[in-house]
Amino acid sequence: PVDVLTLGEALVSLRSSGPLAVGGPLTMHLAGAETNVAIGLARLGHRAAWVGRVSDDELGEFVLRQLRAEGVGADGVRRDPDRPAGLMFLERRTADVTRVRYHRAGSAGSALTGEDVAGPLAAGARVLHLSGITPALSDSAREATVFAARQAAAAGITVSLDVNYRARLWSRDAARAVLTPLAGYASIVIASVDELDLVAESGTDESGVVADLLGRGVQTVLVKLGADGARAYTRDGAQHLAAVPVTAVDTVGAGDAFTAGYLSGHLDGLDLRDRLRRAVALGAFAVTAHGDWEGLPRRDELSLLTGNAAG
Ligand code: KDG
Repeated sequence: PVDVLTLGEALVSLRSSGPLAVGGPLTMHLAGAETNVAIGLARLGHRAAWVGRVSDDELGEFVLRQLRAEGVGADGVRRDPDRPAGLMFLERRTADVTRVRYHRAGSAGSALTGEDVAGPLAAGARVLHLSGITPALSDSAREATVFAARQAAAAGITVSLDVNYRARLWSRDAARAVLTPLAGYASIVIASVDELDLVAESGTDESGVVADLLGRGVQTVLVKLGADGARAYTRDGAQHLAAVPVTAVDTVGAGDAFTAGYLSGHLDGLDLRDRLRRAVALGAFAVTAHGDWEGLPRRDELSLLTGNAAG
């Protein structure tokens, strides 16, 4: 079995360095919250696998090639002969403003089914990582996500859920109706402050939502605060850790890096403080480099930005 299994949609991201409306060169990258997490873990030497559907063409081949190059297991991936690759345009509109536009409706990745994930899940994993993006993609992708969470929880696999609310995919109400029960299967819930109300049965402020989640069996709630670091809550109390001060050039993917760092610390048996340290360290690596995951560290680079071996 692998250390971490994750599932979702991998996107082909086309990045511009200026306004899209005037054209100009685009560069092609692999994107997708869950593949970002898997790559972050694989770079640190963990066995990470991703399952999803890719298009049966050169774009699907590009996704698989990138995953292979990064050492992410992709044996369970299915090539869908009937559906196109999901695309994402990432427009650098100004030096400080990037805009995202998806072309993913009806994509191969969105056609994920419970059947696609059953095999990889049965092979086992220490952690199943899910994001709140996958259940927004289609009915079958939502069913696959819930199925995976339920199966994993029943098999004693640690379930991790990053809320990752995407307003372009569904409304807050639609997201809440799916993500709140989904969080009930999770041991680890990761959210930014403005996503907390999407996973709570009761409680609207941070402490109320955290109490709700811990009361429903979640072990650790992580609240991402961007440049202000993160807070972690367990039954033993709360901890805050500041972010690593760095020069940010591209914040996309920082949350996924944070998650990868936290899960890496979890797999290594670090205490909560050191898990958070590794999480904010990976977040710092992500924002100091262009691309969602390209700048993430190998294990021997963990101390590069902080001088701290945990990250
Ligand atoms: O977290 C980064 C992701 O948002 C990006 O890679 C694309 O997965 C993606 C999405 O659906 O927004």
